[in-house]
Amino acid sequence: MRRKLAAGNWKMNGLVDDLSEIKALTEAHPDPDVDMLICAPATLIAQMAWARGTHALQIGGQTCHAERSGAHTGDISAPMLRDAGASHVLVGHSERRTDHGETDADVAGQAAAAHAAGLVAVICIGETLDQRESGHALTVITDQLRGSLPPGATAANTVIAYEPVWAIGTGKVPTTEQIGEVHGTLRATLRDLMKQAEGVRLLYGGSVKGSNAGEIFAVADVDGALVGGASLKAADFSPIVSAL
Ligand code: G2H
Repeated sequence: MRRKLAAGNWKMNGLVDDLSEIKALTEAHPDPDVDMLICAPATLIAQMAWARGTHALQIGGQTCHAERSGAHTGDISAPMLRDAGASHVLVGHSERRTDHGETDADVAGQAAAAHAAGLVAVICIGETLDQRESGHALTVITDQLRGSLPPGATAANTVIAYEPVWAIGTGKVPTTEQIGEVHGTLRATLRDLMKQAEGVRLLYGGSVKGSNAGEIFAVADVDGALVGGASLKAADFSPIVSAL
């Protein structure tokens, strides 16, 4: 049985004052029967870990370098995230792939570094609108999964997030049939790639809100969500947690 996961991605948002949202979120769900994760800007991870107190809220980074340390100005390593209080890290988010030219091979290296540091890697994949409209969505996401999953991936150290690029921050959401088709394909591909495929959690991401979470979570092989804009305020994220 896969435990459900409600994951927030604050992206490049959040100052110390916004930690009040963490307090509100943990108070709204004092003893959740699902996992809750907030992937925070690196500047807030340590203070967020303090703000959660004894709550089981998990905290993640939003990317990491493939190396443990070294001359990489401005980058952050997986051991640094762990040291700050993170247990998870997003890798390969489409905004990283687009803004920083990250390839599947880069993402696999980052995920391997996360695993080596004891972090859960949340590997993000998804097709563009052109790829969807030209009928290549399933090929694209299958290739991304194969290229981004490092050796050593297990059900415990890896989560896959399917985020169609055209649904991110746009308010557009695939149909439940489209989500089900992709998640079913991802599960089948994982069976080819690893022994623990049935235990790997598959998240859907892209314009998830309280109003659409219920129907998305009812789709087979959807084990939770990766939520951007609607994770910034506890009042918006809380209904998504409750819908799981
Ligand atoms: C996709 C998602 C979070 P949003 O990037 O990873 O963002 O929910 O704002 O579409």
